[in-house]
Amino acid sequence: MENQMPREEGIDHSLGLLKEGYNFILNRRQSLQSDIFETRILGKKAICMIGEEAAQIFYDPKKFQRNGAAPNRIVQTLFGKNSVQTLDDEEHRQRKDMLMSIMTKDEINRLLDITKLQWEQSLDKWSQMDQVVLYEEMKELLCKAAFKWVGSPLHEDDVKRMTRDLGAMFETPAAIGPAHWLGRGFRNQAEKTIQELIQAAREKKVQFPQNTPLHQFSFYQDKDGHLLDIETTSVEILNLLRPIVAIAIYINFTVLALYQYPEQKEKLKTYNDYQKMFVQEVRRFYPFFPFVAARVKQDFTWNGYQFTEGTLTLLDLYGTNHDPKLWEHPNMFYPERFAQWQGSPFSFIPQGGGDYYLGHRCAGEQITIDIMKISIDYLVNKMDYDVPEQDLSFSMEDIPSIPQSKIILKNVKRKK
Ligand code: HEM
Ligand code: MYR
Repeated sequence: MENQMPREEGIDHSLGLLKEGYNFILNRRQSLQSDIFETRILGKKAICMIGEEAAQIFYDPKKFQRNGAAPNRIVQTLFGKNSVQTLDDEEHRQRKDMLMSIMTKDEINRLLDITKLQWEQSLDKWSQMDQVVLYEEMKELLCKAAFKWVGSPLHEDDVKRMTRDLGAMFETPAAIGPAHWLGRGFRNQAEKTIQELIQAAREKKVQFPQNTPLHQFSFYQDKDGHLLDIETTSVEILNLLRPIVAIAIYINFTVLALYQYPEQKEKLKTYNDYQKMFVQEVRRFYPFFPFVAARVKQDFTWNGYQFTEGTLTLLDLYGTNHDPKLWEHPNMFYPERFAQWQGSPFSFIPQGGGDYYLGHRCAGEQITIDIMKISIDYLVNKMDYDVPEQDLSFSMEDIPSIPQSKIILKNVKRKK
């Protein structure tokens, strides 16, 4: 039995997607009264879906592929050409193995120690400043930590430029006009910088420490013993550097949550296992990565709906994390809800769903959680600060969404 999928009329809704941002899919779910519907994006038929069951089929590699799915503007800014995000099957598995090979306990701990050290230095610096624009400062802090971790600590003169380049890669994918084009330029520049490092390593002009991602990726061999080309290797190093800087957005939302729900601060000080639930709730509640895109790999029918080979399909991550079928009072900030959460890989998907090795789930989810925890420890237990009057609102239309004021802090002091 085939059913007609609920459909939005009109020739094209790509502009609506850029304008309505995080609410594009949710708005249509509301008006069409369906968790799955058809619309038109980039001049062609596209499917949008929300929810746990939808996520389960979206992450079935027999049903969906990534090759040819990401719009060019995303590849030119966020992902990079030929990146792991655009691969399928064996090619994806091999590339993902390379990325996951450095996500060991030791390497993650090394990054966390580096990040703590950066926090210490930043706290000293901020204590001397009249006011701190947290978003900008966090990006710099994380950029320095990320470069140290991959094996090539930044010279002080390069910090601002690299922070700008890496920031632009996640700030401009959905921007319209010059901001987007600047973002493309900044990616090209950053790729060149990283390519030079890889080239120098391969020519033995520099030696990065054995365990670091720069060394590991520069000399990583596929199953036929071939090295990855320098361009693609630099894209994958940037797939580590860029998202570490992007954690600044979650840390901004963390500070916002601490400010708007002051009782949370006390709970974080008092209860041992509260930190994990709080981090999960920040990642569930606030908008960040809006949706992921794939194409139907081969024709199939699901719940009576026909999926035709090649159709662009978007899975709403934000919408799934706010699905009332999965989350009671989804628009309430309530970390305790995670005490009951069963841990399904498809219901809570701020960084994608499914399996880390076999699918496209975020390679850096653990790193993100751990860096957020370290940062919460600093924000709650190691420092005092004031939040002066400012515009703390954030827009559901901007992708990514960042509080308007970028969070201004005053009187930053170490706790005695
Ligand atoms: C993939 C979100 C941090 C590395 C993804 C995906 C999402 C995501 C939604 C796509 C999942 C899919 O395609 O199905 C985030 C968010 C982060 C974050 C919101 C917070 C800042 C990180 C970090 C790293 C990282 C810290 C590495 C250090 C990657 C990589 C992929 C990925 C390599 C591609 C995986 C693949 O295609 O197989 N991330 N991520 N991410 N992320 Fe993250
Ligand atoms: C990362 O840098 O990988 C982590 C965070 C990036 C968030 C970027 C938000 C813009 C995404 C645009 C939509 C992509 C859909 C295919």
